[in-house]
Amino acid sequence: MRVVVAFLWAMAWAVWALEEGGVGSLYDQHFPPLHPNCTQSLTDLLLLRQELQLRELKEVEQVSAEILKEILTDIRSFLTRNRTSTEASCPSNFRKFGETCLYLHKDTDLTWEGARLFCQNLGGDLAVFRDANALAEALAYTKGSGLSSSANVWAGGSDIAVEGEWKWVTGEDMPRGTPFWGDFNYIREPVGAPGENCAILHGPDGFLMHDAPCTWKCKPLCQIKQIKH
Ligand SMILES: [Ca+2]
Repeated sequence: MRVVVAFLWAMAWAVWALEEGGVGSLYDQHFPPLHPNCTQSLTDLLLLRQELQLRELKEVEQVSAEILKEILTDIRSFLTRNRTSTEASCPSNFRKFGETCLYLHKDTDLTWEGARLFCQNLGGDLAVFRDANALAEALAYTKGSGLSSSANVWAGGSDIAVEGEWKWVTGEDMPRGTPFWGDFNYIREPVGAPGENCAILHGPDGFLMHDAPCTWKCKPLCQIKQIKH
């Protein structure tokens, strides 16, 4: 009987010791507290899992952003190289106008054929004006060059091949009427008949086009294509 009582006392003391500071505190150190309510514990676990998933998503997002940044850098450098390679400019002495380059050589007076040769030696030809904008740019450039208002400038057009069929040196038909051609004695040019087969920008008429003998000595207005780099 004494042995049984001693054993029961020993068991009771052991249980009390464990509850006070043994296994219970070790559990608390390594596991989240268990709620008496099972629903609350399940909620905690779901929140913990959601937090881990969000952390993983954030890491993936960071890697994606770095990859995207590298791709954008590559695209930007490609576009920069491409833009540089298609930049165009004009040779020295020439002035850039839109897609073309013009050069008025004020120091020399040549026949129409001589003026063509002069411009061809520079890599171009006498200037042509396919539309009103091109003509306006050429007139502004010529008038702004300080040239005398009595001077004449050769343009790249003639009716040398067939009388009355005015062609640019490129072989294209020249435009007729306003605003390209000026007036002579109140009659719209070209009216010169067989004796006047080459086109000039006529200073006394605001440098509008007139027909003139190709043997006149005028200043070359040269045109050259832009240089692509
Ligand atoms: Ca003619």
